[in-house]
Amino acid sequence: MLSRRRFLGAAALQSAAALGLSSISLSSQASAARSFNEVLARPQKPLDQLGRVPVIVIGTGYGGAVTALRLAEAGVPVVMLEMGRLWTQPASDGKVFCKTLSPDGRAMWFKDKTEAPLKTFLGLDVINKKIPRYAGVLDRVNYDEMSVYVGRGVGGGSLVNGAMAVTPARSYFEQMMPSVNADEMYGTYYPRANTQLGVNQVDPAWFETAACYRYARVARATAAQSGFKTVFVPSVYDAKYMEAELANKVPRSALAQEVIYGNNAGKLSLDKTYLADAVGTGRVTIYTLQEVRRIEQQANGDYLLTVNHIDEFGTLLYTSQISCGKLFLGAGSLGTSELLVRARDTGTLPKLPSQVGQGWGHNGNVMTARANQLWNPTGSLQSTMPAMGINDWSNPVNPVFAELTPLPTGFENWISMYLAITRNPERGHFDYDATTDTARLRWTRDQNTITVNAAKSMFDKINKQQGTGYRTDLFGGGKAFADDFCYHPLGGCVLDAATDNIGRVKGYQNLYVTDSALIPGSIGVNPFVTITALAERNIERVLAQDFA
Ligand code: FAE
Repeated sequence: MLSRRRFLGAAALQSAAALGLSSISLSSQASAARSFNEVLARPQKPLDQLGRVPVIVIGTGYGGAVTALRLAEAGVPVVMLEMGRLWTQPASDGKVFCKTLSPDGRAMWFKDKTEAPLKTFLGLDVINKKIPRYAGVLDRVNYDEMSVYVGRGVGGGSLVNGAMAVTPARSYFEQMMPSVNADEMYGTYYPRANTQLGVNQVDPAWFETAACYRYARVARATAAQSGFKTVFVPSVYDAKYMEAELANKVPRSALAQEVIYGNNAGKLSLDKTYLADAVGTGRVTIYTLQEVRRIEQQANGDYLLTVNHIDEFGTLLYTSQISCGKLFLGAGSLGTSELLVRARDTGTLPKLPSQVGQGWGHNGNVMTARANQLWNPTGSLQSTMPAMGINDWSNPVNPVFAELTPLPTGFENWISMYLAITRNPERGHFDYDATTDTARLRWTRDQNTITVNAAKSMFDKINKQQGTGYRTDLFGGGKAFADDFCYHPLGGCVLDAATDNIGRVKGYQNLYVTDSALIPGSIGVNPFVTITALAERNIERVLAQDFA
């Protein structure tokens, strides 16, 4: 049931967008409100007039949202700074997010053309479309030999991701994060994260007959014929809403090809869960379209941030400075690593350790696709929310967890797509590039060899058994494996390397990392439940030890 606090926070997030505010917090009259429309967001002082605040959280993704909520519940006022925009207000077409097959500026973060994971279809350049430059919701950050997809906006990656909410195998968690007490994670923090995120699962009986999951049933059958086991994948997409979509009782979202450019319904993104609760406390203010560029420490130990405020078309409106006593970085693996690498290498935080910027990995991500036999159609209606994966993680040589992902073209294409997660021990790092004032990811294509070989071992076996082959017309350059992009950036400020055991950055006091940058490059499944659970664990300890 919707709590009063969540109701108030969600209403403030709605009304702030309707009022065109770039700051979001609850109005003082909100507690007396009886209807959604009465809960008006309160215009806040512009950032440059705030002066000093006790706590700033940079970024509104999973790590940032958990941190802000738990601080606010403990009575601490929080300012959140987010470079993207708020995504709660419909545009002139009545939709918050644009359609996947007819994208506009809302699709991508300041690009002239969409840069979707699929480059071509039948080798034809029909996927990507020209769009106006705008503060759109999906960014593809292109480094020399790896591109990384991230979400931009209030809710970070939760706005664009596939909603797969997977808790890793305990044995692999213990292997990757041995200094984190697994009893506590699996007994307390994973359950807390799952509850607060609204994790649920499709009804297995419904799944067996639902037209929109024919693609998954076909992929399951072909996997089983080669001896591979499949499992249901939990999700933060509301399974009951999807059932109603299929029954034509509600507007379609997962069944209308929506996902990477945002879902107009059905998905429990963070603005509907953690962030609504956080704003609903009345102690959290989110400032949007504010990009933190520089962090320095003042003589009294406070942190001084330099922040660029842009409009939705990218025009720099003004640059402001704001200081805080405690600073939490939740800008994601790329954003947090860049902010700290820049601070260390330009000398604004010179005592940051050499481990900052190290230990980056892509969670062994690789996509691939197979062409099925003509008697195995995958269905013209496909849910964008994966519900099942092939679990071969216990394979001692080539462990693979491969989600059965859709290719929702709207017509029969006989394609089985997969997002494979593999165990790849290779790591990259970030270097500061003074000419562009950015951090460059150093990762070479050959570091993907282990990943591609592991996925190949699984899908070669399936293809051989089925008498089928790979689709080489989708990822550009005739490639069967998309090894040039990833969805799961992890690391850069790894726990117990760049930080202590609860995310305090080494070399400084009152400076914390809360997000995917803490995870050492691989977690074996889709990462946001782990990012959330780890942030829950860390903030509980930080509150007890540093706010007492
Ligand atoms: P994140 O959610 O990226 O949030 C960081 C926020 O900080 C963003 O809103 C940024 O705009 C903002 N930011 C960055 N730099 C600055 C700055 N300098 N100043 C102000 N703001 C800044 O961080 N994971 C799953 O578990 N399941 C899935 O099904 C899944 N599918 C995915 C599909 C796609 C297309 C993508 C892109 C990702 C997917 N992921 C999935 C990954 C998941 O979304 C990601 O691991 C988390 O969002 C990372 O959470 P963080 O809190 O680290």
